Amino acid sequence: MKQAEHQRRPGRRSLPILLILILAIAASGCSTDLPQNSLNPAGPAARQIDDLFWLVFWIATGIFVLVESALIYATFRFRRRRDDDTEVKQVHGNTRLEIVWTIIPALILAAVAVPTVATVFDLRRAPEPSENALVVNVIGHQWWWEFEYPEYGIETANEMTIPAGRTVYLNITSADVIHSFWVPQLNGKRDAVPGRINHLTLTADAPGEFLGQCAEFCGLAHADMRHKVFAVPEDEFEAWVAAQQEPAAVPTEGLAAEGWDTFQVVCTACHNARGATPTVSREVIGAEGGEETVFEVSLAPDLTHFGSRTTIGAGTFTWTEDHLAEWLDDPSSLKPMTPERNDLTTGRILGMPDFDLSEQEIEGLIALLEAWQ
Ligand code: HEC
Ligand SMILES: [Cu+2]
Repeated sequence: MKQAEHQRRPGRRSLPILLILILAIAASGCSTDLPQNSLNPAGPAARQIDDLFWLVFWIATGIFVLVESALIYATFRFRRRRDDDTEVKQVHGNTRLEIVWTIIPALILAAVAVPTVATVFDLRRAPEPSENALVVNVIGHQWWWEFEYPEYGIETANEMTIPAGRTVYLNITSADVIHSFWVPQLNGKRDAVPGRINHLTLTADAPGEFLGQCAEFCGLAHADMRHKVFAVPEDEFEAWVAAQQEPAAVPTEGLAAEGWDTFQVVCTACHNARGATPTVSREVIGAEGGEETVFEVSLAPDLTHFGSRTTIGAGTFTWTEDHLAEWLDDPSSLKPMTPERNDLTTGRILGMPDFDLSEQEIEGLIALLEAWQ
């Protein structure tokens, strides 16, 4: 007995500490300057969602306060008093009351449904031709994002550059399993479903950098399937497009030239460097309203201008020579992938293999990739 008491005591004392810890963790969710905070909208679509959230939140708060106040009032007002043994009035059902508390919630739900449905339809609206929307094809892969700009014949991976203030219309599909494209500050989520095309519009109010993440569990590296959206002024966007349209330059001397030799032997089975390597791709068909669209998708991220990007491994690591060296030395040690399941005959690639590259080869490849601005 004595022992049991002894054991219980520390447990009781740590309860307040546990409560404070839970509260602290919960309160950390209230921070407003986090990069993936959907309550910090940076574009009209995200703002519409945010407005709807607050409307429903305040209605729910009002109901919460009313119901809890009534409950607390009744608990105290009608509590059993000491030495009062009289039996309270027994009530079994009250038709009028029951009708009232069925109709009132039904009316509240109907009222909430009006702005909700309106927002859902509004967010699904395709842009008018007058909006001069930029079209980007978004293809989800295990575990990275491909971004094609059909208007300009360019392609990037994991980092999407858009003109600030202009509507961007996304055609979203998948090359393998279901993913979900989500940039919380710009819009809600949209599933990337193999065989289908879904749409989403993004408009950034002002230039800025916005973080996104795959929002549908898609296998081993799901948590490391991120992306960035860079919204830049229109003239900067034009300059970016022009730079991206340049083919990858083939170096003729120095370390980069050594890297180029390795690249042609080891890397071109999966990666494209437009203008410098033979294109490898496969067809993915997306259907929409009975109509089929064929997407020529890449097997691995396009590296044509990889030197101008800021991240490695689908937004997981910042672009530094050290990270790139680690990536080339043993990609799966940085980001868990399953390259042993790659199938080059079908083009289903599930990660970058370890090629046992020498230090010299890695240095050459880094120089090459750095030169591909
Ligand atoms: C068997 C196919 C395959 C080969 C061959 C291959 N890679 Fe990759 N590589 C991939 C895949 C798949 C990814 C995307 C991994 C992810 O982020 O999920 C990738 C990602 C990368 C990235 C990061 C790209 C980004 O946008 O984050 C770099 C850099 C890269 N590879 C360089 C190379 C180099 C250099 C070689 C040659 C030594 C090479 N790869 C050979 C499949 C391949
Ligand atoms: Cu995914």
